[in-house]
Formats: sequence, structure tokens, C-alpha cells
Amino acid sequence: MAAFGITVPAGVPAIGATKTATLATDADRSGGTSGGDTLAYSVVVTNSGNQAATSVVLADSLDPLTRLVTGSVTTSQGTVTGDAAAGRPALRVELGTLAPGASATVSFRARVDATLPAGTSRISNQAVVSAAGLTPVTTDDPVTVQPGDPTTVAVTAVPRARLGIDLRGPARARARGAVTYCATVTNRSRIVARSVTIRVPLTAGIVIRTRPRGARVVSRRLVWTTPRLAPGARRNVCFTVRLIGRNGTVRRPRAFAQASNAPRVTDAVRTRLRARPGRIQPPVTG
Ligand SMILES: [Ca+2]
Ligand SMILES: [Ca+2]
Repeated sequence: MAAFGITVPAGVPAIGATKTATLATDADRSGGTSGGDTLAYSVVVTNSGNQAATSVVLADSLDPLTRLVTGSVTTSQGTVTGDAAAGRPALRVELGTLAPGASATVSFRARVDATLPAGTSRISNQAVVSAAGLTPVTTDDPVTVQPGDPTTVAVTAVPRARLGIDLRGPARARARGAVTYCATVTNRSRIVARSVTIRVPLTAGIVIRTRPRGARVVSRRLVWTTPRLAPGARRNVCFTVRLIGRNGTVRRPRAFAQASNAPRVTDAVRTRLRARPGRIQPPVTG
């Protein structure tokens, strides 16, 4: 029936829920989510209405490429009535009653299948919250602006290696004197890094006199290559240059490393030049 004027609504519960995902175990140490890793999910169910919500139930069918980790489900209230010990489908938590303004948190972990179909780029799913007398609501990924969207995690179907690089050299050096720098490239992942390339640009003021052993000079860069770098293995390369510049000039030699299956990493050293004050003096004769 239509009504005119101001109506005071009866008390109603209003259920909303967010779901977030973080990388809990980076099994292959790739630095990102890939096959065999474990994700930690957290669902927060909130009653923003002004009346209690009753018979609140959270149900979550995980992404088909993940499996709930048995025994990983925790809830701030209520009872876990399905934790999918047998695998999929997944999870059901009876949260019971949520007072106005109250919220409940359910956390669980899910393991990404060790082998993912080629081309897999994301894992995505959404939990559903139901309550007595209310239309079920789906969870929102709070990371995105879009409301009510599934929680999505970018994954790499083929795990990539991850390199680290450390370039070392003196903080101060004599201008035009020989200065030696060493770069250590480490495979920090559990994946073999392939076609590893280390590059040192010979930028202005950095002059190489002798090509270092094992290096090539390509387009004003020192280049070392290694066909493979095993997990945990490292390669150390050193090079000696002369730094050109006036007293106080800072040169920043930089080294880069990348592999055909690992993104580029870089490190730099700041070296301040000391010019010999006597250099420009004419020789004393007589
Ligand atoms: Ca990973
Ligand atoms: Ca969102």
C-alpha cells in the first residue's frame, strides 16, 4: 500500500561481506602466486542494519583450481559445518546471530593445484552469505572499486624464477683511478633460472680499459651470460673501470640481471670521486 509523508522503517538487518586473499605460502618462492602455493582467505561478514540478523550462514565454493586446506577454517563465532575434508566443494560456516553493527570473520587457506592449465591467469571466487528473511548476498573484493565482485588473485601457470642482485664497490674513489666492482646474482626461487644475463651499462664517465674475463661488450654494455642458474645458486662477476669526473662528482655504476624466465632486477652503487689536487699543477722544475 502506498503511503505519503515520512515513514519510519521497521528495524531491518543488512548483511554485507568482504573477502580478501593473500599469498600465505609461496611454495616455489617465485614471488607471486603460482601452482602449489597456498592462499589465505579472510571473509568479514557485517550486519550494518539496525536489527539482528539470524541464521547467518557463509558458504564458499572455492575456485576449481584450488583446494581447501583441511582444518584451516577458523571463525570468530558459530560453527564450521563443512570444511570439505574430502576436497571440493568447500566450505560452510553457520555464524548464527549477528547483532546490529556486529561482524564475524571466517579465515581459511586454499592450496592452488600444483599443475595449472596452460594460460591460467587468475583464481577467482566469491562466497555467499545468507540470513533468515534476507536475500543472499555475495562477497565483495574490497581491493577493487567495483562492488560485489569476486575476489581475484593473479596466478602464473608456469612458475617463474626470481633473481636477486647485489652490486658492491667503493663509496669513494680517486678520479681516473682503477675501481673494481663486483655483482652477485642469486637465484632466490626454487625454479631453475634459464639464460641468465648480467648487464652493466658503461654510461658517461664510466670507462672500461680491459674487458673482464667471461664478458662481452655489446652496445656499450658489459654482458655476461649463464645458461642456467640452479635454485639457490649464485654467480659473481667483477669488473674494473676508471671513473671520470671532477672532484665531488658521483658516479652510479648499475648492474642488471634477468633470465628468460625471471624478471629483471637491478642494483647500483654510488661512488663519489676525489680528484687529486696536484693533478692540474704544472710540474716543478729547476
Ligand atoms: Ca609462487
Ligand atoms: Ca570490490
